[in-house]
Amino acid sequence: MTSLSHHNSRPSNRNCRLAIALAVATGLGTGILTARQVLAATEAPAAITIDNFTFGPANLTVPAGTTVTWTNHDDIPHSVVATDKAFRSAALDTNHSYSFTFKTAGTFAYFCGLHPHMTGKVIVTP
Ligand SMILES: [Cu+2]
Repeated sequence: MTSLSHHNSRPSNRNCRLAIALAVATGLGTGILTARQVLAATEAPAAITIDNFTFGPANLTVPAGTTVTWTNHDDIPHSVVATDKAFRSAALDTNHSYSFTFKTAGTFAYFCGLHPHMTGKVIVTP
């Protein structure tokens, strides 16, 4: 085993599942897939938090038919825009949210229309 860098320095008190998933990912060489499976298996309605200019989790795997809700916890507006234009939210003020139902399988990359360096991905499984 080579050394793995530690990415879990960001506190996430309100998402124990993510912490567990990160621990799994850190412990296993092929852990990213495992972490995604953990997240997908434990959650029916899927939530993504926007906090500190970051989508969390940045990569979310859900089964087809899942409604994903993004909620902005920053003090400034953010938006959610699919790279392939499959969906696009209005600018979300603090504590406002946007939902989109993913009906087809695939990988959906998205970004913040106001801060395009903010990116995330929803992986939809059949
Ligand atoms: Cu933004």
